[in-house]
Amino acid sequence: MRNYHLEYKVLIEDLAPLVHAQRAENLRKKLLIQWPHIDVLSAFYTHSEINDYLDSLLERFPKRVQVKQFGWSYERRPLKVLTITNGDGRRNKPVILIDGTVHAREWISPSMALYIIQQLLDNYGDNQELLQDYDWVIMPVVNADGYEYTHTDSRYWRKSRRPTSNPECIGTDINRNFGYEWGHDEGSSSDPCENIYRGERPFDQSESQVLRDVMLHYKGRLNFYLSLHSYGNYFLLPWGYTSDFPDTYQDMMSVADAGAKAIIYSTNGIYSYGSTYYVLYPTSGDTTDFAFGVVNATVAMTMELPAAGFQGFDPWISQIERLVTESWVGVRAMAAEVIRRYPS
Ligand code: 0X9
Ligand code: ZN
Repeated sequence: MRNYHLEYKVLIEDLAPLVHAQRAENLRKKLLIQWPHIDVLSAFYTHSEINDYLDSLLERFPKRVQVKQFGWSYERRPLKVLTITNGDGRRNKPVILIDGTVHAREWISPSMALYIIQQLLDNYGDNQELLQDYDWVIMPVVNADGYEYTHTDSRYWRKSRRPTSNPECIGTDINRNFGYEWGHDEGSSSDPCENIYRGERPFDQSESQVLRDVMLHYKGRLNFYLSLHSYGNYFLLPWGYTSDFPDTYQDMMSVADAGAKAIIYSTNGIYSYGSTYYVLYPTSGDTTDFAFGVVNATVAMTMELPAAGFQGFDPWISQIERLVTESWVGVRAMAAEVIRRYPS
């Protein structure tokens, strides 16, 4: 830094002990939990714990949920998807599809997916209208191998865990590996050592294939696609790959607007929203552009949940409740707006 005359400031002298402290706290908290009745607010859960929890819902809500395995991760972890209905037996309702943990280190994302599940099942009384004419499909963990790795080895890992052509560098960014405008301009990297490495070919990662197949399974019914990430307080709309705006941009903006307003009224939390390309940075081959460009989702969005913890990606357990309750206000308002605008 000094050689290049760059100003710098050390914010954290040594991060490792802090990461270990968080890990120890999490393990301690989980000793208190009565499986499989997990408490989303009191710990972070691993991929296999989340899968067990999804399976347990089948027993608790046999008429209202389905658990489908759409495939496996590179390291052969089963990738599961939960469908939630109101149990009225009506088929082919429009769908709200939510995914989490495309990026391994963004731990509030799976917690948020689990919180949404609990709101729709355990707190059904307050949320019935959201399931009257719509089904919800939720995949809490897409990047299962990367997520597991953040629990066991490297807390700030982002990518998948499949080796690349470079023996020094592992992993592909699932959110640059999708087959719509894949590799377009500066929105991704061809260097396997980069965090936004796009892979050798579109969909050369099992996890992207599985999420693609989930999306395509609901093609024609997909009215709202929402990808949960962190961090930054953004509602990011298509496109990521180009500065052009989609024809229905204003309609999607109205949905984001409903979410942002609901959050600011309830907590004063501030979200910025607009096209990814403008609001954040160019991205190519991401899930949201694919959902909109290929699957024809009516509304497609990436939600960047708020930063927390030391690095933004690593909230303390004590911060989970504030983060997920605030975010639910936004997700619920956006879902309601989608349902209002696009009745079945
Ligand atoms: O860069 C990304 O992949 C996402 N941000 S993150 O900090 N979670 O890595 C943003 C992708 C947004 N893309 C679209 N909405 N198209
Ligand atoms: Zn992300």
